[in-house]
Amino acid sequence: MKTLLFTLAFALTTPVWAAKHGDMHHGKQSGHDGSTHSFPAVTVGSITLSNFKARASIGQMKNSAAYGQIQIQDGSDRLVSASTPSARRVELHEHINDNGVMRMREVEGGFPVSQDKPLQMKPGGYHIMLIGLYEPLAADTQITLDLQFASGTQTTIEVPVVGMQQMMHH
Ligand SMILES: [Cu+2]
Repeated sequence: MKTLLFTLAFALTTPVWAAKHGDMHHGKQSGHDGSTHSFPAVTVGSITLSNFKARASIGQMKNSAAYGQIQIQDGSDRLVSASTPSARRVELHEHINDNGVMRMREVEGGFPVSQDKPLQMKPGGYHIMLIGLYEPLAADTQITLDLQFASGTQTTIEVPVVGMQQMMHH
């Protein structure tokens, strides 16, 4: 019964979202040069975040993921947690090949980053899993993402949402 109510609520809000998304899509077509969904590199202390993006959600799916690169100038650190006002829960995931079946699982202790080994989060690998989206993630919008490192470094960034196709081309 709970599921039914949830679906119903979604159906009621969909036309509003669809109309809004339509407008944005139209606006984007006039000047599509990639600049609207680029992420300016952010440096916090010795940590640099670059090329962050979140994948637009598909249909009624309540989950999506965010990706990006993190470099550290000296020493090492760990990305230990993340959160966003756009989703109920955020987990740090990796993809594993389990006897030929690709699965996702939470990485305990978070993602390591060191001077020698930048952290690469990308489709099919490490990713920031957005679970229980409050609204569909539409391309050409942004989400706020809060990142917490083991060292105590914390930063809040605006991550562009990109469609599946732009995801592939970057
Ligand atoms: Cu995942």
